[in-house]
Amino acid sequence: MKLRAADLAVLGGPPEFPQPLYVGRPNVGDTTRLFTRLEGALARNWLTNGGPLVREFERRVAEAVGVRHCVATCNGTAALQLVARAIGMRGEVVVPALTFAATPHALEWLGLRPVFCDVDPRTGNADAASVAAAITPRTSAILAVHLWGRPCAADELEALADRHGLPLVFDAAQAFGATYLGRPVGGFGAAEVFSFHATKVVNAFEGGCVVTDDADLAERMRAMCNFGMNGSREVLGPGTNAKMSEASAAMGLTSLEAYGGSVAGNLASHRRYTRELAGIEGIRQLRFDDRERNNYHYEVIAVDPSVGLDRDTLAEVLTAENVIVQKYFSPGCHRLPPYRDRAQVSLPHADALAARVLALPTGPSVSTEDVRRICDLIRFAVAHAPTLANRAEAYLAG
Ligand code: T4K
Repeated sequence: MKLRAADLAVLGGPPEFPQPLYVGRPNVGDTTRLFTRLEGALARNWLTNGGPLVREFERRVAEAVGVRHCVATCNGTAALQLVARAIGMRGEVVVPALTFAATPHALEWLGLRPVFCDVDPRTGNADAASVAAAITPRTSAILAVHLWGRPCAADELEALADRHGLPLVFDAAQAFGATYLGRPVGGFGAAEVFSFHATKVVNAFEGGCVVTDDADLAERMRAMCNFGMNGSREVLGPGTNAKMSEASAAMGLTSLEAYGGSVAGNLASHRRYTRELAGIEGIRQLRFDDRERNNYHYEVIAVDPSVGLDRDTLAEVLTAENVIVQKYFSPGCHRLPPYRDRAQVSLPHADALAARVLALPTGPSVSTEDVRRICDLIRFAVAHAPTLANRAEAYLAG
């Protein structure tokens, strides 16, 4: 327990935690089941190219999110590119500025032009008004994001996309298992994309997928994912290699089985964060809508610098204590190369949030007692803001 400011690790004291705590450590599940699956794949001598584990994983994911088709891929970025090509995106695509770099990069890499829209200052998600403001005659599609696993206003975006005759795709990389208006994320728009990266609530080592109810789109993606070849090995058009391997599917299936336990742990952490953070001046916790199902995987706060402590200083303080926080997502993507060199309207809400947000440790290896101690550190840092601010000034002065 810290008694004086000098006890903070950033000021020379010992770190609060001997081992680092992270945002989203892998949700592995039952390793015996994982090894059995891996042994099965090795015994079959069938390691990739739509093997039985990949097909089972696709079935399970489609069932879990209530869609007809799931095309598994080697990662979420490849899944974004697959759906962008298959749906015929060209020219400009509207994307929210506050997201992981993968969202616009996936488009840019294909020669498309991400056009950034601002976000709702309370949720960080793109709403219909911010998307509408970014639509031009060159817009070919909208790629919205369920940021931090909190679903965006998908119904309003669907209505907007319909009015403009534009395909709407959701980057749901962070939102597996969530619902919006009681409907599972995965079934909105023309298609949705999940990531199963090691740090996600369901992990496949590396992995991703596109889910859709559109059979033609699914068939095109299935071919494009495998060098453009259909099931009879005829090349139908250009394709890539975005296939998921059997090893990844083995992990994905095992992690999926552990999903309930993982979310229960995240929810316990979330409740403790809610209780402990309440009343800390200048710290706003980003809410989940508790009427919906959520994965509670990203615990995000916004730090109001008017309390004398800015987000970057708090991040430095916590990191020194072995609380490995993440500035998800800072800066906004419109400020990243190459996008920052392009003419861009001002995006004040995205900028304001990007300067303030911080993701705190969650996941299977974080206990509620860890959460209490993390919040004590945050409270302590806020209480000692002037000392920490002076330290930063002294450091900058050399
Ligand atoms: N769209 C959105 C909205 C996304 O958030 C993402 C990915 C994508 C698209 C693209 O999906 P993928 O192509 O990745 O499938 C991490 C993840 O690498 C990335 O998947 C994720 N979003 C992003 C939000 O976070 P980094 O570079 O910030 O962190 P990373 O991977 O170095 O590690 C983060 C944390 O996890 C640390 O806290 C350390 C810990 N860790 C990491 C790994 C890899 C572990 O404990 N074990 C591990 O195996 O990107």
